[in-house]
Amino acid sequence: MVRLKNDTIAAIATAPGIGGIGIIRISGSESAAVLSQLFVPHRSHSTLQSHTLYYGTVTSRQGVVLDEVMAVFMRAPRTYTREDVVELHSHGSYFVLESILAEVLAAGVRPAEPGEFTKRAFLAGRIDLTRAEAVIDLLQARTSGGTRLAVNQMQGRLFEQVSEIRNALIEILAVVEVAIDFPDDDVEIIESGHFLELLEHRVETPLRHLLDRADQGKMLREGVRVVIAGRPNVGKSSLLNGLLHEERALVTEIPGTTRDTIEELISVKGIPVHLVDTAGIRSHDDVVEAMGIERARQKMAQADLVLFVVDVSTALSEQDHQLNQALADKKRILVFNKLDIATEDQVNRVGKVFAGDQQVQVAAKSGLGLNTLLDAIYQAIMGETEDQVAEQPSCAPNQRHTAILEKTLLCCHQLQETLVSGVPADLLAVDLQIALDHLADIVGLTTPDDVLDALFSRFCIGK
Ligand SMILES: Nc1nc2c(ncn2[C@@H]2O[C@H](COP(=O)(O)OP(=O)(O)OP(=O)(O)O)[C@@H](O)[C@H]2O)c(=O)[nH]1
Ligand SMILES: [Mg+2]
Repeated sequence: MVRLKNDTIAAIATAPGIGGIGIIRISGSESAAVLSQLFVPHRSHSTLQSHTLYYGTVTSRQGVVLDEVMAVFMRAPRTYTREDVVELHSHGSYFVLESILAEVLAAGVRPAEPGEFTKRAFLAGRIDLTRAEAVIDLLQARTSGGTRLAVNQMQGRLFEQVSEIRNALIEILAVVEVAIDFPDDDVEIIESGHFLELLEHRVETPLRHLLDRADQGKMLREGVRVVIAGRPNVGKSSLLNGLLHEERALVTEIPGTTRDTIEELISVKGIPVHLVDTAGIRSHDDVVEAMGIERARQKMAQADLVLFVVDVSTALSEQDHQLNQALADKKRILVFNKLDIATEDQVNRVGKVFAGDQQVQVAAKSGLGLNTLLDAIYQAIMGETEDQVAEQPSCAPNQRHTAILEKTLLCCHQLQETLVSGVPADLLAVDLQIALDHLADIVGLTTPDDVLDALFSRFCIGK
């Protein structure tokens, strides 16, 4: 399969907008020639050293100075793409960057497609597919947890774990192939039970460990939806504001203040949480409020976790009880609000009604108890406390990896059955090869072009 294109590509690598510095990146065999056409170093040099920054100007074909820049030429293969690479560090003005890029393109260079630099790094074998995916994850990460996961993956954590499983399968396959070549020893080698043990310890268990972390990976990459629900006036918007540390939603003593849903992203100990404030649930004739309540119900249905807020300073109402029923099947935390004006007796009484639920007492208005609530949210989402999670390796498969790992696990089970029933070695070899092919797909050795194209198109231009 011919995948490498050797033409030279260029793009603005920095984000659009005004910045101190903007970077134009060029990759391919013509990089050095393009640099010498455009760049005039401050001091004259016979040749520019590789991996060295030079100060100078970029000049247009008409001899107009476009900007003062720092330029670097990086000779292959010690570069991001393993091709010759040039970077021009200009001032971060959109017009400067556009005008420099126009000159670069006029020199016969093609505009890079989204993710094309990283795709070249992958195709040249500098990084495997899991590392390339980690680059997208890193650019898109919005919290410390997502960032840590992406950096670990970029450094090869997932690749290493998948490679260890592959190596175990390769070892088994090697012995099975010997058995095929020397059929007389077949029975003795294959029935030794050694394979079953190898399969369990070095294939099945590590596969399960990886799959166990798929949900956590999804949460860290995509975030979770936490919906604040409750009857009117219990302090839902006050809770949103308290968790955001910002007066985002209107708060009044009038029931029915919030009419539409309000959504904000917060980081709960590194996990991206889409926090949704909703209209207080009650039956109401007001058309707008009724629409808001309908939306609130939809959001509750989609929630990964509901913060069910009740006002403990007043007796529970019929609306609270109805909502309790409606949210019975949801993963939820009972938030007892307005603790500052509630008596102990009131709190105990409400506490008994929700005896089976996790309860957190807060005063949203003053911020009392909100840290405890954050701990409870974290634990409800992750199924573990922060300390327990920190002890585990931060490596988790994404959706694509998970689908492939599941197929591999299935294959592993078939292999185990095959071994137990003692089938011929050549059939074992076929199953082992299928498992190996699956894992090769994770790291990108056998990944079809259309999957690769779809994957790299998620990148931004210039990466
Ligand atoms: N004393 C006290 N009052 C609170 C607390 N939290 C909210 N309140 C008050 O309760 C009233 C309602 O608060 P909101 O945050 O608007 O309540 P809500 O649940 O969003 O109300 P709707 O949007 O109408 O459904 C306001 O007057 C708040 O100041 C609290 O912890 N203690
Ligand atoms: Mg509100």
